[in-house]
Amino acid sequence: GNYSSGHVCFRRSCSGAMAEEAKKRAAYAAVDNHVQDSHVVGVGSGSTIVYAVDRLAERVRQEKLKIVCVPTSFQARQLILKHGLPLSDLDRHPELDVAIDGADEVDSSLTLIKGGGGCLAQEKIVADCAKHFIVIADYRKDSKCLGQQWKKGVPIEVIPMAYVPVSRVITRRFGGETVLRMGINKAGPVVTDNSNFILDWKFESVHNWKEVNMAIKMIPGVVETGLFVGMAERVYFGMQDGTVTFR
Ligand code: ABF
Repeated sequence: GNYSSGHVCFRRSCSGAMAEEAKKRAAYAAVDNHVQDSHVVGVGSGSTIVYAVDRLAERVRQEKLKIVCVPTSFQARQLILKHGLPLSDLDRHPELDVAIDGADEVDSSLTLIKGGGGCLAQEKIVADCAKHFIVIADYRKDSKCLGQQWKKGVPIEVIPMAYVPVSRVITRRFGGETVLRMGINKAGPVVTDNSNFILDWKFESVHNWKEVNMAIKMIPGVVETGLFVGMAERVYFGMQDGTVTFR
């Protein structure tokens, strides 16, 4: 194990606690720097966003902040309801002031891989509706080029009847391999909030992600890719030493 702040912690639990602390700090920084009174806030999915919703609820209580929240998934909707935050949607608020969400990996030009949790389609829609798209992540997501840290590939949401032809086009054109994402108990494929399947494309080389994203989007049957190119305005990283940096 290693020693920190006077107590023995075994590497696993320490890095686990360290990562959670890092997520929390990034989430708090993003909410405090970008959410103001009367804002319409897009709420992402995953575990880091849980801290951001905690902070939103705390500020609503303490500062009587008046905001409405638009979810990016069933999970996000449950989070909003659980905290008693005002729930809205894109019908009523097609333009958001800010969207806050996590990521699986962030490269040096702020291109993101998202969708580890299977919510990439609604996440990208909400992010695109926001004036400011702010990403929150712990240090493990900070990368130089995609694939360096995140090894599960790019999630691609597909219409179920098309997952085989889409897989063939992707691997023929861009290499690597695609895997149909199965449920935990492997009983069957993961089904998204939009009743679609997810292909995880394990790419092998560095690509021009802007071009690849557009090419994959054009394949009939593809609903959305987990490549968020040129969308993130700022990414906050919680670091191992307890500080927060952003770029
Ligand atoms: C969502 O949550 C997804 O787009 C992304 O894959 C995931 C990140 O999860 P975590 O914050 O738990 O690392 O943002």
